[in-house]
Amino acid sequence: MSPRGQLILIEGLDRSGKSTQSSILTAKFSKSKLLKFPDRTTKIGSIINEYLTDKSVQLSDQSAHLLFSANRWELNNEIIQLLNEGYFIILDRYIYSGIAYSLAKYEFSKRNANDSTVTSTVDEQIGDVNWLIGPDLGLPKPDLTLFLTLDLAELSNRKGWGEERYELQEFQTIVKKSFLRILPTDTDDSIEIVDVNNKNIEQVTKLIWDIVEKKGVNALTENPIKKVSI
Ligand code: Z5A
Ligand code: MG
Repeated sequence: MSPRGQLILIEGLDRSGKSTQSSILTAKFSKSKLLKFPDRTTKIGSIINEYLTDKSVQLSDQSAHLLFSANRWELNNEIIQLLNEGYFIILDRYIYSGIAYSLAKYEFSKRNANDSTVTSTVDEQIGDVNWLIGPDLGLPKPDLTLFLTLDLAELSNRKGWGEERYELQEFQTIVKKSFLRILPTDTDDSIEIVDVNNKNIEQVTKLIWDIVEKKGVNALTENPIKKVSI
């Protein structure tokens, strides 16, 4: 089998610069494709889009979680095919967002359980990391994951923040904690935390490229495509 392209994931907090950096990174490769999750252009993605942009749309937390995962499975075959054709695929959010946001909903609901304005009930599955990872098991695992992190104060100053369902300062604090809890940085050397505080776009681009080169994910590889596993 000929060498394949590599799968690079840019994860991070809201407005941390994921989309900006994903586009820049995609342009560095001559044969590449950028995939953004949720992919709002698919059938399932259009339901997710309604859910995120229209607060009157009600879905149970379990259903929303499974839809985000199903949206990734919609692109599974395309990802594998492109990698085998030698494309470098850059993912703008993926499985870790799936787990971290659901987990954060659970923590948020628990904290606000006595607040009658919060309708969500505390569902035990949504607080169970093993349940949350379940639907994503078997998806292609990124060769490199970069998690962009910044202080909440800097995040809320960024353009466009506060328009969608999850963009509340208190919720984002919990999201950050959830990401840091679930990212297995101690045991998985394909995951790197990138601190983007007080760094302009060019400085973050350089940080990211230095890691990509150091990890050798800028060249084709003979390694088989890995799968998401526990
Ligand atoms: N979600 C989920 O619950 N479950 C899942 O499985 C998945 C997602 C996959 C939509 O995500 C929601 O879906 C998200 C998680 C949930 N919840 N929320 N909220 P999204 O990816 O569509 O949206 P987002 O992440 O909230 O926002 P974003 O617009 O995509 O942010 P970003 O891509 O990280 O940032 P950006 O667009 O590159 O930059 C934001 C602004 O900052 C922009 O004006 C830039 O010019 C500026 N910027 C970028 N870098 C810098 C630096 N270095 N300095 C200063 N300014 C900068
Ligand atoms: Mg984005």
